[in-house]
Amino acid sequence: MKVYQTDKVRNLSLVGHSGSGKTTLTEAILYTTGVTKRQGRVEDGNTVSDFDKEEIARKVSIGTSVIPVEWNDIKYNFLDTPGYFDFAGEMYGALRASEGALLVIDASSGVEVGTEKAWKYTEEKNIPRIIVINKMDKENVNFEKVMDDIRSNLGDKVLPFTLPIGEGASFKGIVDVIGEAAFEYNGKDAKKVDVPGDLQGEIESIKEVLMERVAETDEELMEKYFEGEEFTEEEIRKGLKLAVSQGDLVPVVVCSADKAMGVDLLLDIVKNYIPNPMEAGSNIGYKNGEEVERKVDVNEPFSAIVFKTIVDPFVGKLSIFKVLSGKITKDQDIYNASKEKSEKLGGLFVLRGKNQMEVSEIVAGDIGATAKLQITQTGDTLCDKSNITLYDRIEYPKPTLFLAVEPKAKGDEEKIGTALHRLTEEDPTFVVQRNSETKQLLIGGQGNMQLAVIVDKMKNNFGVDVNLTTPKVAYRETIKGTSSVQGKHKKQTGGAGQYGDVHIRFEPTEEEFVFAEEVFGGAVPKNFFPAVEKGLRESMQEGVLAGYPVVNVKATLFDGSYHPVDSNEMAFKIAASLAFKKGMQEANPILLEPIMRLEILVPEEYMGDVMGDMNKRRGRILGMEPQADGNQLVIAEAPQAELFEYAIDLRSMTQARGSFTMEFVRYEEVPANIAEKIIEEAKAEKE
Ligand SMILES: Nc1nc2c(ncn2[C@@H]2O[C@H](COP(=O)(O)OP(=O)(O)O)[C@@H](O)[C@H]2O)c(=O)[nH]1
Ligand SMILES: [Mg+2]
Repeated sequence: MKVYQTDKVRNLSLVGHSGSGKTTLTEAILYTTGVTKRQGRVEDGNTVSDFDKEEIARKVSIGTSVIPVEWNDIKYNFLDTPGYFDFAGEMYGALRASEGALLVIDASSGVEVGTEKAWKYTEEKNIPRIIVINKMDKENVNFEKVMDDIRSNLGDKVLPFTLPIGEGASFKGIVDVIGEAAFEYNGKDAKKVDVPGDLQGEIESIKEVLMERVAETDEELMEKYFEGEEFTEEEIRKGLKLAVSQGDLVPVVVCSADKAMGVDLLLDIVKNYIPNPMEAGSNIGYKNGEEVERKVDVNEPFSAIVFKTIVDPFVGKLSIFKVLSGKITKDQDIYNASKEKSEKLGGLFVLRGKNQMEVSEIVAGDIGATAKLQITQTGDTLCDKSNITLYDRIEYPKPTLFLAVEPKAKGDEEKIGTALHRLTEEDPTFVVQRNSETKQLLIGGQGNMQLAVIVDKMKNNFGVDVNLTTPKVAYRETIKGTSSVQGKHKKQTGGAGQYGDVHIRFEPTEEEFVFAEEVFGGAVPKNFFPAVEKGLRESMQEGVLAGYPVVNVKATLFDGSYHPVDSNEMAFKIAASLAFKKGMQEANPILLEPIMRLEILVPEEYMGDVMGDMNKRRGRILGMEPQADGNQLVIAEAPQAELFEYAIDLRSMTQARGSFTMEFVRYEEVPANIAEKIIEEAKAEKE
């Protein structure tokens, strides 16, 4: 592929609800621009974009893929993102590398949750958008109805730039509103036809509104507008482009990706109204802690951000980056400013799906890839060592669903570790944690599907088979009462004898553990105090109720006895542990469970369900705060044991419109009836 200069590049992410037709649209674009001779189909597993084994198996996109095409002297980098919520992080990364977004809507379903989420995110990041109403060929599609749905859900920034001629089975052409031209399609081939009379009125009323929008972009144009003067074509194009670039106007275009109808018009509208990387403005980075502005210009020092990493068992690690300033050539030395280390390029190429096309250089604003970087991860900044630039990292959603991983076959622990490490490199929204208390290896992500894909990749790409189970709760034990007991260890049956005798009082305390002594008259020699404390501390690892660590106990050694020969540290350690077991039993021992604080963000209409559900989880609502965007923030506390599936349950309760964060706040007593069950389970597990 030839090298394109910055102003000839357009970078766009395809975003929207899963199944709206994003991947099919990339196939239609590849076919329309002549890259492919025929369109692949998601159902047949032969699309350029969904090339990963797991994607083909599940018939959904899982990872972002880059689809570069050339059309009318413009290079378009389309980033096909997954719509499924578990893979939202992929959209965040892709949008960081884009100057615009194509928000794809299925005409037969209208605005869906995935549409709302993508709209909200692009609005927050002020990313220029074009709405693509896809599947116009589908039965029962009604363009007016979809437009009303879009206006009522997404607001009145949206305006049709193209109108359909016919709908469903009779969808045969498209009208270009601004150009006031109509085209009938035979597959991807368009033939110019007369504008249907019945659409004239609509075209005029849309153009009137568009002229207002043009006028609003510039005072001079506003004046010209009020004087009733016509705008020139150039003024219209410039005004509309400005309005789209500022996010004040969102063009709506219609198409059928399946039939490749309307793709040519879409590409032209992108070319005319989506800013090129230079027009989209410079990037602010840091150099030695100082802010530095980097223009998207080939003459600036080189800098790039890595927005996607692919870990392929055969090709190895691929790092996909967007050049934000300067340019990169294949034998250039690069520096990873995030890790503060130099890296060596492993070739320089443009990726199209899984295909690598060698290139000599990638200039500012364009997207490229390289292989086998050692330390570089998604979100890192690459730059020129002599002119350092560091950009803020891409913010990814935090994991909300955790499951424990166990090898199916004994001895696979190490293989699991390696595989998981590789997979965290590929997916920044996926984490691996080792819980030192429950001794479990946990994986965390956004949802079930993501973790299921991870398990399949471990098996298919790394040859290790695992089970996922609900994590164990790190319970604790403590005492509510006090006790005063004796622990005596006496073994004097020939050979080295052992004698240790302690009297210890146990009582609750705020601190983790307190050891005190009130021994009088040397009943227990001072030099054995550390052994007694050590014996107690070791015993606290395993409580008497269910074997969980004991906390908040004060132990006071106040009496005892010793034998001049047979007493030693070991004997007193054992005596202390005997006293501990008895002391705990007699001081009304209880189980403690971790309590989590949740902040749950939901649209008003789901509040009742969310609060009712929280009560069923032994939770309590601490407060509710209305949010600027109309959502409600519910603050609650609930036992961790009741929350392992919360990510999944909240998604189904709120149709994936709810989100939450969760953090540990404290330990609290487990209700007796539940404690009983936990104790029984622990006993059963021990036997
Ligand atoms: N009738 C019709 N079906 C389509 C069209 N575009 C996509 N589809 C179908 O919609 C389903 C989801 O498409 P896909 O491209 O995977 O959606 P994505 O999840 O947004 O990438 C597939 O079964 C496609 O064949 C279209 O224009 N018309
Ligand atoms: Mg897809």
